[in-house]
Amino acid sequence: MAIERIELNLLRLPYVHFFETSFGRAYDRTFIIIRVYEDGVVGYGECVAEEKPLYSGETTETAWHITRDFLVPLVFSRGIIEPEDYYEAARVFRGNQMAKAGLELALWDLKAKKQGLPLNRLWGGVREEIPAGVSVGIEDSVPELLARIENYLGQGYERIKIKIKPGWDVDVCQAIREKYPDLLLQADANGAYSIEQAEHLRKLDAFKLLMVEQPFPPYDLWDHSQLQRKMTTPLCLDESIISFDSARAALEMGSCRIVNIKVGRVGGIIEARRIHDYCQRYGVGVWCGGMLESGIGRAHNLHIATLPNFKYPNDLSASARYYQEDLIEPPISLSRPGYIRVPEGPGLGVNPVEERIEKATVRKEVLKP
Ligand code: OSB
Ligand code: MG
Repeated sequence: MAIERIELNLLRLPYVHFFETSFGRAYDRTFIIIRVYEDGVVGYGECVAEEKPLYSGETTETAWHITRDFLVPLVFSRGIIEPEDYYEAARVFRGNQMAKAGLELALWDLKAKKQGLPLNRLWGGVREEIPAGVSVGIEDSVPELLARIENYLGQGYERIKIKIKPGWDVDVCQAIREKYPDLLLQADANGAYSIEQAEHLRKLDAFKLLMVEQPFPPYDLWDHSQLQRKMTTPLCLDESIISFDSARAALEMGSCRIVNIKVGRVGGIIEARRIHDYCQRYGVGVWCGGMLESGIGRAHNLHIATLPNFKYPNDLSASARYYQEDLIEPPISLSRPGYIRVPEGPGLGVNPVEERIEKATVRKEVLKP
C-alpha cells in the first residue's frame, strides 16, 4: 500500500493556567497535528514547534512550510511508508528537527497500529509505568508558587521542576527547601544566564537539586562545561541537545551529566534512540522532557520514556495539568502517586477525538500524492 493522504492541522488550545518561563508568559499553545492515512489506518503525530522562535529557532509557520513543501513531497515522491526510510530520506534537509519529528511520529503510530502492537514494542521499551513529574512555571510571588507546588503534591506528583531566571532563583529555591526539605526538586533556566553569572549559579549547590537544566543558551556547550566543573549539582542540557552529534560533543566536553530528551527537539524517535543508546554506553542517564503537548504528543513521550536509560522522573504530567479538554479520550492521568501507565493499545494507544481536533483547528490542509 501507500500513504493516500496527509493532513496538517494548526491548533490553538488554552492552558488551564498560564505557563511562564524565562521567555515570558503564555496562556495557550499553538501547534500542528499531522495525520497520515493508509488503507483505513490513521497515524497521529504532533509537531512541538511553538508560535514564536524563543525556545528554538523553529516556529509553527516554519514547520508548516517545511512539512508541506519538503517533507510531505518527499514521502509521496519516494512512496515512503516506513519511518526508518523517512528518517534516512529526510536527512538531506538541514535542521528543522521539530518539523521532521512531527511527520516521523505519525509514521511510527501508523506502523505500530498496522502491526497491532503498542508503539514502544517496535523498539524494545521495558517499562509499563513512567515516573511522572510536573514543571511549574514562574509565578507573581513565592507564596503563589508554594501554593501551586502544594496543590501538585496533593495530586500525587513526587518530583517538581521549577523555572528560574535572574531575580527568581536562589531565594525561590531557599523558600521551597525550607518548606519541603526532602522534595525531589530541580530547576530549569531555559538559557537565561551567561558564564559571567557562574558564581551566582553556584549558590544553587546548597539546595540538593536533582539537576540544573540549561543555564546558558543553546550553543554555549563550552561555557556549560566550565560551569559544570565549578558546580556539584549535575547540569542537564535541553535546548543544546539537537542531535546525536551535539549529545556526543556535550558528553565528551563534560558540558552536562544528565540529558533531557525531547523527540521533537532532536528530530524524531530514531535520533532520540541513538542519543539514548549513546548516553547509556557513556553512563549518563536521560529523562523525557515535554513541550506542553496535547495528549497525542504526550502519548508519544510516554512511549519513548519506556526505554531503559530513562533514569530520572520525567516532565510528563496528566492531561488535567495542561488542558481543560485534552485531544484524547480517556485523558492521561496518574495511575498511582508519581506514575503514569503507558497506554497499552495498538500504536500510541490513545483515542484522539476528531471533533475536539476540529474545534481547536485554526487552519487545515489536506495533501495528496
Ligand atoms: O524547557 O522543558 C522546557 C515547556 C515548553 C518549552 C520548554 C520547556 C517546557 C516545560 C514543560 O518545562 C514540560 C511539560 O511539558 O510538562
Ligand atoms: Mg527545559
